[in-house]
Amino acid sequence: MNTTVEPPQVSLTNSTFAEIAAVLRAHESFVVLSHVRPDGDALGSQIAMGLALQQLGKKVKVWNEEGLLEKFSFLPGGELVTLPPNEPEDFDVVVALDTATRQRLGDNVLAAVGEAKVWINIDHHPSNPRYGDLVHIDSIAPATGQILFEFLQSQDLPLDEAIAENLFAAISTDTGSFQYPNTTDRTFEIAADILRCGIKVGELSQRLYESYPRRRIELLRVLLDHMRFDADGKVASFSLPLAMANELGVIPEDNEGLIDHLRAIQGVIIAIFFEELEDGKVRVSMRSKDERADVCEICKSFKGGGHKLAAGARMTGSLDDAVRRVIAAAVEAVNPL
Ligand SMILES: [Mn+2]
Repeated sequence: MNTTVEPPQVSLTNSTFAEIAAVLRAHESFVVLSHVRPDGDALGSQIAMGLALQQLGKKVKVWNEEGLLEKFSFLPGGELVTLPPNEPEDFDVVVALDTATRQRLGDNVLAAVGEAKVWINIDHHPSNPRYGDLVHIDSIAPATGQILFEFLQSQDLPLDEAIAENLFAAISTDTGSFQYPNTTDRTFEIAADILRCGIKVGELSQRLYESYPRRRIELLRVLLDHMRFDADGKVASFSLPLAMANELGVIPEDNEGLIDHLRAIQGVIIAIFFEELEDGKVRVSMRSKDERADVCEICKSFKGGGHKLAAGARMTGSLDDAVRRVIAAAVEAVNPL
């Protein structure tokens, strides 16, 4: 037994897996949603849920504001993921996965969801305000994919190799390949169960981690060239101006995870990546290696959120302004450490 793990902060108002399963079985039409700028946990969870509902004989749509990212297009069932339509559609049930706020489902997605009888919200972000009718937030789970595995398994819902592969992608990517501190004994047990479903971990990991387009590394080269350190090297950051992204021909999914190169530096406590977006906003991603430097708190002060060790925000104003304000907050957070 691991006695250092805190008891789950699953509040009493969480819907049980049995209650959620009953709602899934009792309805016919579903739309499965997740957050903008989807990561492996978002898309893997969406596809796994979509496949499970399909195997139950349900009518299922799986929408994402960005559709299926090129780098996750190998996931079995990936073709389920589409862009939202222009006209709103009605559903019995909306299932929102891995999405800390309703707004993060995306403007086009939200506009495309018409009437719905029930909203289900399954997530692991502690900052989730518990939107929806049936809510299950487990902030101890390192990935929404882990919650979904326990949900599907415990409720005798479909869980075949294709679903398992998507859940492995979700858990593996959100735990940094089982490295981050939220990775528990339970995570490894679930990973073992997933492997027993028949997935080939070597092949899958190669597609997840050793199949990057070359332009991603060309981007990394430029970013490292402009790397900046503050607070005696405890804060490391780099920025991607829109003009640079256009010049390099990179697409948004290329920069996912590049921040890990900053986090991996000895002495760095907070890593920050600033990305200038087309809409004039600045996307800020933050990582911390020390819970006392809570980047979720910092991001909340800029109307963002996330986890203590991984959080983000979207800021209005210029890139220079965002860099100045966020770095100042990060320096303040690491100075006492
Ligand atoms: Mn997640």
